[in-house]
Amino acid sequence: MVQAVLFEVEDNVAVLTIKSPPVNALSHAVRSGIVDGLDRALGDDDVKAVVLIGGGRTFPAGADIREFGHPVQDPWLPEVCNRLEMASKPVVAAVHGTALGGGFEVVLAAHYRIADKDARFGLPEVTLGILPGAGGTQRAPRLAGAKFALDMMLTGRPVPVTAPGAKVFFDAVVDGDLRKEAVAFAQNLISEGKGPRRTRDQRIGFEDPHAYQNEVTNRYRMVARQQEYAPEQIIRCVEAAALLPFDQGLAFERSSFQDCLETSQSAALRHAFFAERRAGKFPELKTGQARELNTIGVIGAGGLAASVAVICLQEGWHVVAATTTVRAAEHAASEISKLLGGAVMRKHMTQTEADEALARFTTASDLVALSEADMILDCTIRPPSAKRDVFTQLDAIAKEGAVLVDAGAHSKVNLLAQATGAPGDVVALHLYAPLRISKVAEIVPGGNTSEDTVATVISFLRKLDKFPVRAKNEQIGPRILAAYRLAADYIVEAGGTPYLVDQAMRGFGMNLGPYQALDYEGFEASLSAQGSACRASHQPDFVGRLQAAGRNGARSGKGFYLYEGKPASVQQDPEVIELIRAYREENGIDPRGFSEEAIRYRCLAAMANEGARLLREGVARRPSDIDTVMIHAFGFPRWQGGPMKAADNAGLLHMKVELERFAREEPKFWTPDRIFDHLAKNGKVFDDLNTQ
Ligand code: 3H9
Repeated sequence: MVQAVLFEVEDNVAVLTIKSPPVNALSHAVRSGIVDGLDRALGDDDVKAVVLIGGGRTFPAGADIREFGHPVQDPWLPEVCNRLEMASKPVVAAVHGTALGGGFEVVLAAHYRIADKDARFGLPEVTLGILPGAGGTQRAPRLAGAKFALDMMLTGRPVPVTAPGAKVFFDAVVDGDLRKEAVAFAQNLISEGKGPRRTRDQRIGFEDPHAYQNEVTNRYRMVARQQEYAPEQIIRCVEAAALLPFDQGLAFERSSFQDCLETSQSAALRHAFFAERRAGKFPELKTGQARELNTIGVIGAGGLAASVAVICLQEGWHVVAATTTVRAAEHAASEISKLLGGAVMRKHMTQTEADEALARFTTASDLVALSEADMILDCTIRPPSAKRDVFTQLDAIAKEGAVLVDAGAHSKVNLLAQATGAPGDVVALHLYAPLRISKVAEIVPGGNTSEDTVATVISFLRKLDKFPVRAKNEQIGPRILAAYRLAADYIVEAGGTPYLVDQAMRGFGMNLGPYQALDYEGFEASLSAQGSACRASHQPDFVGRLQAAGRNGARSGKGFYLYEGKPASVQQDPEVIELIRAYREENGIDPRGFSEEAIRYRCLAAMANEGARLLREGVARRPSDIDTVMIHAFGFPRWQGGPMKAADNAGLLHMKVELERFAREEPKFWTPDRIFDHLAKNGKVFDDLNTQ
């Protein structure tokens, strides 16, 4: 059996190298290996100091998340950290890659710490609905104070070791052979007679108790309205660190960790973590080779084209933006330079970086300018026949091996592929706005798309920090969104108010309710994009009434809400209620009431049912892919795990029965997909379909 921790002695220094690829997660084997290595080092009179280092690409990136939810196998991580800290010989942690979560807690428990200059560290447990449970909430504030420690724990963001506040954690940041430097550092400790320096005994972070408590109080205030459970528990632990003796603080942390771990929020967030990684496992990656990308071509003068050009420039690629008229080319150039200017203003890039980006950018009023591009993204929305013409032109212009991507919605990728002599190079891609923030994109390969083309698009997306999700023939996101909106419309048509629907869905954790979102998108844009994505025999038409009354969304000053004053204050409007009341009256609808819970249930059931249809039609590969899209494209709360995970939690048999009940009102839309029956009958849930 391969050892998870390698033990070697080098000039009186025991070097414990963790070897558990890919990220050296602190599994049972790794934890046992560390403890065994430590015991061996402590029992060997020739060993005077210990170095703990990660093999491969990183120091441990955390506890092994796959072990959560199973019985704990000793030694548990808090125990490992305590053993390291209480060791009688100095222990040096040598950090490279990403020391995260439990990995960073091991670092904090070591007596001395050195890091490679490119290393990053952090406590991202909050993103999994838990808190640092191996002493992190007690040790980090002892060294860094409440502000830095809480920043790390509440944002979960990794921090570069060279960042201003990071010095308190590291004795040295090195550029070169980390292992050699760490052994030399340990030998120095030996020759200077330095013994263990235990973090539990440090109080630098508590030097200003007033500032510490103020920070804690502020953070309580900041999370007071959040629905997530873990953030408040983190603050409680950090508060306890300053109030309780160390061991009691650890006990407090341990019980809070256990509370968090048992929540459905944590289960959902862990599901989301693995869903994001599973989504990227495309069969094409087994043999497909990503092609090199230096120059990206972008077609179009609209918002999508400009955003694509800018994020590509920000990644360092050369970008050629091509349109078909001089005016459009000028417009595209001006939009792109405006976006770069905005990025500088918002400090997403420096002025120098923006200038360099502009130097890599060219614009043209003829597609011929795309002849040197390695990948060309057509970001226009036009009828299929016009798109076909563009792809025929590109076939003549593009260099051999260039990947041709249709990035405009509603494409027919096979039709476009047929228009070229290299159908293997053609693929469709669905990007979500706002492009800088949304972390997901759907890849729709055609029947002939080559493995290399898929691999190239995946590597392109990974560089842009987006999770790739595979879809077949059409996109996943718009279908689920349309089902959600239609369910909401049925509720409003039957008697609910849009304001109550929005409130209910915000209560579910959505950033915006469906009608607020519709207001911000604008009725025209959103209704034309929605089309008839969902199967239903009847579409409520009260939005049409609102439009007829001069309401078109936030930009027009009024939609479902009123946007008055500067900055606009958003208000509910009795006129909307009246317009909807009149609509119901004309259609002979006798209004009835809905509770917020009933609203949430219907909206969720509609999304899950549409998801089931997408699975059966083969559009989506797995339920968890649908969850990833909805979380990152439409603000579905991550801590609910996505609509398919939330449906599992709500109970599929119950949901099927409820869908059948709703189907009496609108059978085509609500009738539960056969998958519900199949899963419920076999005692299974959607999660059982989440195969690799
Ligand atoms: C914790 O530490 C709790 C403690 O406080 C207390 C305990 C008592 N466990 O993301 P990638 C897998 S909570 C198990 O594609 P990258 C991942 O699933 C933990 N597996 O690579 C994937 O597997 P596969 C706190 C893990 O280079 C493979 O590794 N730590 C873990 O894009 C590659 O991952 C975190 O939350 C894990 N901890 O990014 C950090 N981490 O190949 C979580 C990764 O089968 N990890 N895997 O699909 C990350 O943020 C990223 O993985 C990392 C690398 C930045 C490290």
